Parts: sequence; structure tokens; C-alpha cells
Amino acid sequence: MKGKNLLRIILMVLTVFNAATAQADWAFNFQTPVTPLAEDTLHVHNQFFAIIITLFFVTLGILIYSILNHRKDKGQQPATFTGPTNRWQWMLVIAPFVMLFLLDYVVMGIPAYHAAVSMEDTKTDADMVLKVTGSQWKWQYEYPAEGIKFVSALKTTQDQINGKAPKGENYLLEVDNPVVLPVNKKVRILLMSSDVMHSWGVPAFGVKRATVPGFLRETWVKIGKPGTYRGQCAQICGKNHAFMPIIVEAVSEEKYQEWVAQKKAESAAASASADKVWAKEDLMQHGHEIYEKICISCHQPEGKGLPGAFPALAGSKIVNGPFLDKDGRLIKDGHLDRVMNGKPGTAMQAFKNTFSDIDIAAIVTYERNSFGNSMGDMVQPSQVKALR
Ligand SMILES: [Cu+2]
Repeated sequence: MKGKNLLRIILMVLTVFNAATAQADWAFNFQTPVTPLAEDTLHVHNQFFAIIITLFFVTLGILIYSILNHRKDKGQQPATFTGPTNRWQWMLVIAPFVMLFLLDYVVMGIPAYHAAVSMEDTKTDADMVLKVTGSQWKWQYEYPAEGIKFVSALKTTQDQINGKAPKGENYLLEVDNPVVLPVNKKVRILLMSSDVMHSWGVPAFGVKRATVPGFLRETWVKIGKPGTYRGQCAQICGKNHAFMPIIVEAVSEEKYQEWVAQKKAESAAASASADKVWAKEDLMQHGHEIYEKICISCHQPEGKGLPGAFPALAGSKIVNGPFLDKDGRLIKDGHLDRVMNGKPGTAMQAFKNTFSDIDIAAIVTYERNSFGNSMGDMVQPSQVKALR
């Protein structure tokens, strides 16, 4: 009688569990997979989960049954033997071993091997290459074949982060420049880092790969469905680790080509307007936008920095010092040199690699005339261009 009740309880738990996981859009389920890798790994996960849960309930059932029925007060007498003494007992020792061996190395081993091998297969039939560089605290993307290169940074405003404005729908999961990729194309993704370890992770792609300074790592995607896919840095990388999301827009081949053309036109236009003379207000405004997006994470609002970690810009000797010598050459360790070439061994990167001439001129001009700094001077984009 008791054994029947126990069986009923186990069946009930399994039924409830099964009903809960069967709902595809259940809040605690995985995101819908859109790449072969994501489908493969999710399939392996589900299969293993079923095996594990079955083993769990079978062992738990035997355990509970034994506790209830093999009790001293039921008159059970303990056996006195030690070790297997007959063929039947040897069977009880060997059978679980054989079962687990088959489960691990055949039933679970073959699909796991298949998934692991396909994860590493980045080169076969790759249609294009995307380079991803993690840096504190933004992503840099490059399309080598198209000559497109841009920085993708958090778009959520400081006011939202500081609770001064209501949070948007995609709070901390929105960027200024999303990655755009064509659907149904195998994209080989090369990953690197300019400072510390980061990890480029997009759950719907089944991809999460660390970017390691000094190493080139790879993964790939072949996105089956157009859409906006969001991810985050998945390797703790310092103070603003939570503020470097990833967005991939998967679009049709035609839309992708349109985007490529538009990006190329934008960079051509930027290069052309670097040659004209800029008004100080325009540089200040553009510099403010970049500061709020990029520089603020270390140098802080109001340019006060973080003592011991990131230097203040307000009242800084470098910011309030000269940046070009009388022959128009870059002064070593001057303001412009620091922004363009960075400071090796610190979080201060060489921004000439990622920022345009206009960006660099604007940010230097902005810093020299903000936070109580009042140098009154400015840098023209053409000057930056000449220094490259
Ligand atoms: Cu991170």
C-alpha cells in the first residue's frame, strides 16, 4: 500500500514538472535558439536533463522505499555478509557501473561530442568574418572585407542608471551602434581584447566566448531568423562590466548590403568633414556626447575620477597643459597624446584606433573647457588627422 502511494507521489511530481517545462515561453526557459549551435546545445541540455531527472527520481524512490520498509521496528534483520559473495550480488555491483558507463560515453557522449566539435568548426564554408574586440567597457566591431569599423557602447542614459529618470524597456540592454549581420550566412567571429578578459555572449546564438588579451579566439553564427538579439559581457571585467551589452541585428542580405553602403558613406562623410574648420560649440557638443558614453565610466560625471583608480580631469595638469609644441608636434604625455596614444599598462587606451579625427578633437576640446577647466583653446579635427 505504502509503495503504491510513493509511486503516486513520484508520478505527480513528474507530471507537474513536465507540464511546466513543456511551455515554450515559460519565463525561466532558455531563449529560443536561432543558430545551429544554439539548437544543438539546447538539445543536448534537454536530453541530459531528462536522463539526470530520471536517475534522480529512481534513486530517490529506492532510498525512500528502503527507509520506509527496511526498518528495525518492522522486524527487518540486517544482513551479516561483507562484500559480494555470490553471482547475484556481483551483478548488483557491476550492473550500475555498466549502465552509467553506457549512459556517459554513448547515450550522452555522442551528442555532446557532436555539439563540441561543431562549436569549433569556424572555418568550413564561412561566408564572412566579423572581428570583435572587448575593451573596458565597450565592444569594438570590424568587418575586414568591407573596411567597416565602429565602437558599440551602452545607450542607457546616466539619469536612468542613477534613478533620476524612468527606466526604458531595454534598460542596460541597448547600444548606440548595433552589429548588423545577414541571416543564413555563416559568420566566422574572431575575438580579441585590448585590456582584460571579457566574454562575448548572446544566448539566442548559443555563443559565449571569452576575449583574452594576447590571444585570438573564434566562434561562429549562422542566424536562421531575422530579429534583434541581445547579449551581455559574460566575464567580469571591472567596474562597468554590467554596462557593456551586445546587440546583433539579423537582417536579410539586401538590408545588410544597404547597411554596409550606409556605413561606408558615413565614414566617407566623416573623413571629409574632418578637413573643414569646426566651430567650438559643435566640438563641445560632440565631445559632451562622447564623454557621456565612453569616458564617463572611468573619469566619472564632473570629471572627478576615482581616487586611486582613475585620475580626475578636473584641474588635471595634463588637461590644463599644452598639447602641441611650437612646431605643431604632439607633446609626449600631453593631453592630445594621452587621448590618441593612451597610457600603456593602464586602463587608458589608445583611442586613435577607435575614434575618428572629429571624435578625438571634440573630446579633447570638451575636456579642456569643462569640469572647471577653462583653457579656452580647441583642437581641430584636421590637426588630429595630420598627426596620425
Ligand atoms: Cu565584462
